[in-house]
Amino acid sequence: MKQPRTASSLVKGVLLTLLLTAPLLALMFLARQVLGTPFVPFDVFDLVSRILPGNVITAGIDGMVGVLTTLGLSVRDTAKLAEQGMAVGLTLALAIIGGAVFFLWQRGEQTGWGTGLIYGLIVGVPLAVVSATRSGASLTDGVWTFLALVVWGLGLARLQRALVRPSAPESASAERLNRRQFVVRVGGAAALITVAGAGVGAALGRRNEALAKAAEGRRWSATNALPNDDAAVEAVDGTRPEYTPLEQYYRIDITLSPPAIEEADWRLRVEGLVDTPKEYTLTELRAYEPVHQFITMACISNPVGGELTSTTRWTGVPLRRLLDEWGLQDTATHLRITSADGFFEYVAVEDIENDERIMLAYEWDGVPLRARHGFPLRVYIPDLYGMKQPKWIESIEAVDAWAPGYWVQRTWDRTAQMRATSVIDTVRTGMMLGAAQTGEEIMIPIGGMAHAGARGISKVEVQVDGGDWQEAQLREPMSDLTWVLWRFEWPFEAGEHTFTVRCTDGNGEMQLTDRRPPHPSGATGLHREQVML
Ligand SMILES: Nc1nc2c(c(=O)[nH]1)N[C@H]1C(S)=C(S)[C@@H](COP(=O)(O)O)O[C@H]1N2
Ligand SMILES: [Mo]
Repeated sequence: MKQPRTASSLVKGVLLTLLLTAPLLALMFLARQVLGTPFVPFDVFDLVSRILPGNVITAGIDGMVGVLTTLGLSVRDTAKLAEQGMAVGLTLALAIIGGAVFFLWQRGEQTGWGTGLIYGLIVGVPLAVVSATRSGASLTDGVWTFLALVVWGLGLARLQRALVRPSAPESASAERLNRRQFVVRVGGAAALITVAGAGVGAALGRRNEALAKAAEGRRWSATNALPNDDAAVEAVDGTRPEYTPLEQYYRIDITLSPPAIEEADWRLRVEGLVDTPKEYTLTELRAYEPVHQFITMACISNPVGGELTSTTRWTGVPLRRLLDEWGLQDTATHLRITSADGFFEYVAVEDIENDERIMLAYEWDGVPLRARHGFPLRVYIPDLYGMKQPKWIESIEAVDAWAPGYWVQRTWDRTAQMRATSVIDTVRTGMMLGAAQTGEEIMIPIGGMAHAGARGISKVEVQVDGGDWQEAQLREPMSDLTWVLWRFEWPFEAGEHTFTVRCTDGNGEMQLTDRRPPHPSGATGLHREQVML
């Protein structure tokens, strides 16, 4: 009669492990929101995503983007949340396996506290190491995670003991009733703690966000007009905001929560092949004559027509100006820029010397960089995708050779030059309502964006239903580094229509029209909108 017993230990193991792990995770999440303590699921997920091979990670990201898009969700708004959900799901799955192993191991016998403690140690020590060794973590982080796992082990032992009672003098049915009551009570408490912990934690997160925004001060755009404010061509209603509100700015990075950096503790270290190694505080960097640049950034993972691209006004200091202070040695050919989250990339010294636009930036839209966007310092390198441009910079090391950066090591393009791309944001079909009966010709405005890194846009063309390509009007951009908004007036004809857009960059090169996915060098292909009119 071993079989049923094993099976029932397994079922109990799974159920009780969930009842224990879910509230424990909720409380840890709450503690994270209040105290900034580590949250095991995020630590484990970040570690896994760092050590998995590049193609596995890329397939994972593609899969997630695919699922979100299929569900009709905004990738820009939900990608991080989805990853965090996956982290919690992964942890619950691992915990269930751990619990099942425990209950199988201890089946039949009543488990003592000592066994629970030992189990907690076995699982807790490696996880504590993971928590303590992530970048920016301290020993206390490891201790916290360790304690949580000890509580988990003891909890398993307690639950196991409650279920495996020695044959009691009471009748079998009374005992079964007691057990049922126990499960119901524990289950109720677990559900309550989980919902309350996760709910309060999430609310605190929103409150922290609001406080951070309030402390941020007044944004440049709140009191200033955009440089192209009086441009002759106006954007069609329904086109994306030309200047992205910071809340809507896309976000892509390798960890589930941004490194928390205190300005007082932070220094930019300059080392390697320099005569004068340096350390800059943020105040010292701010003391240089600031430069402001309007810039459109994009992620190399952005599909054609995707949301992973945004525009704002950057403030900082040209890297070239700092270079002179370091006494760069003749052998130094590249700078290795390293970030607080373990991310890194290389920039050629020659490029910095030839391009004043390469900057170390500390402000977006006139306020300090937000934590998630790289506080306190990030770099800007024109014409390259975001994967080349570290946020949360901590050190710059002058070196004598190029080497592959974080995403290049993980199979992405070495140069990552931005592709030319154009997108239809809106076909103003609402325009024809009402006017339709009068018989006069109705013009339907169609609008969108085109961008080609730092190369500018010289032409945008629209094609309707496979007809001739017709030139759209270009709105003067905010700068040479931003996207260009365009508009096209199309004489309305009832029926189903397909609109296609293409652009030509400032060097006269047309965007690539063959459909290629983002990996490894950035998506190509034409954006289309199909509309029933
Ligand atoms: N330190 C660090 N810098 C980073 C990244 C990162 O993961 N870590 N991601 C890069 C990528 S892939 C992109 S697209 C941009 C995104 O910047 P944003 O999140 O501010 O939009 O940051 C880049 N810089
Ligand atoms: Mo990216």
